Amino acid sequence: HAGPPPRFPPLPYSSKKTGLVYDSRMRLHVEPVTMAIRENDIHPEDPRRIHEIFQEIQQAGLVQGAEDPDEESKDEQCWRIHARPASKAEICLVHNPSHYEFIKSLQDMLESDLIEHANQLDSIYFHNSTFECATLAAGGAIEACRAVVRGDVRNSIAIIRPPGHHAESDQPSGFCIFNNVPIAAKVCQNDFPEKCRKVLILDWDVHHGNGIQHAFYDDPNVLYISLHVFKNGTFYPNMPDANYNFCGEGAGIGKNVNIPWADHGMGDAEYIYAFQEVVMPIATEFDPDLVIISAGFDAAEGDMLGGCHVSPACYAHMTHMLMRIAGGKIAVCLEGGYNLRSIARSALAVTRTLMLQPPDRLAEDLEAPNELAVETIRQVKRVHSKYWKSLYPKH
Ligand code: 6DK
Ligand code: ZN
Repeated sequence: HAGPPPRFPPLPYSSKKTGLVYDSRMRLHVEPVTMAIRENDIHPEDPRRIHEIFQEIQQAGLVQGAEDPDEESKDEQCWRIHARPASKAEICLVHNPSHYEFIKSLQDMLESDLIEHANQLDSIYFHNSTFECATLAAGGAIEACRAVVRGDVRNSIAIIRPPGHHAESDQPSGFCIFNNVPIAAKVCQNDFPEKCRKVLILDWDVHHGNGIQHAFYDDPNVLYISLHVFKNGTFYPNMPDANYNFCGEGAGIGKNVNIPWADHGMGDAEYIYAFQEVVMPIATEFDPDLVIISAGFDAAEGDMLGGCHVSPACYAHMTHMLMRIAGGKIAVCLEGGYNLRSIARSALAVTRTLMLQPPDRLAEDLEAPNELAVETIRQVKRVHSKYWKSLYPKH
């Protein structure tokens, strides 16, 4: 005799796992000591960032074979995805061959020349291992995304460095060498044209991802949405085109959505408001085949560069909302984030959400979004209601 029917139909992805990329070789890229006086002054883009995040997820018991590599994977653990170096052909989907060759040439450079080259550029450092780490970061992002598109895993997280979203086609900048997320998006579109035509890149790093915006500015198949602090060219990357009126061009018009906070200090109320009013309506209407999060955790509470107050629970809720589109196909790729405790707690909350654990509740006293944020959202809706039906003013 059959028992009662199940209360809910089974989830389509119930048996699949969350994939996780981490490779300690990405810790080798470090700032050469430039001045003897900089004793305790460690560069914020520090190799401990990825280790701290991995360790947090491992200590929560969520990593397969973390203690014993032969140990069988448990249902409630992530599936390890191996990082491999991205190829020249993959990297050159986004970058000029001359940029690739320059980064490769760092491998055999003298320290004095490494420092000299870095000084000529913007907020960047170089090391003999920079090429190895940067190709692994791009390859890690690629494999995290490919596993999701193929359906080998339900979703994935790539704990990678150096970050990518400021890197332009012909130059590194802002701690970034190769632009990991656009490379992964283009590789997936090339390798799986049927399964992966439209990609949403959602960038919640506190800085604008100028390199991502420029890589897809006229591309109708990649929607870039970025939330970032924008203070009239006085907050990195200091470019005017991070403003809300830069919407894409040509066939890509409307497919670039900037949500520029006019000041620091934004928190859960403002980010949830932006998601409800703009991000989720546009993302749902775009109906992507794959979502990639450019996941910097430098808008987190406690970050010394961002000055914002996003809680781990809020990162979990934003992830949860994005899991409702693209059939749940979502890959989370690390960008910035500099407070080691904040980034570890935030990344763990995101990972738990990817593994279908319910997000923690937001603070009971979630206040109304502040006036500056309401004004930013009003402007974004005004500009983008031309392109997105879901934003048309209701009559
Ligand atoms: N430089 C990023 O988080 C990178 O977006 C941010 C780059 C900021 C550069 C300006 C800056 C400092 C600050 C303190 C000490 C040294 C240099 F790309 C990402 F990593 F994601 O604040
Ligand atoms: Zn950042």
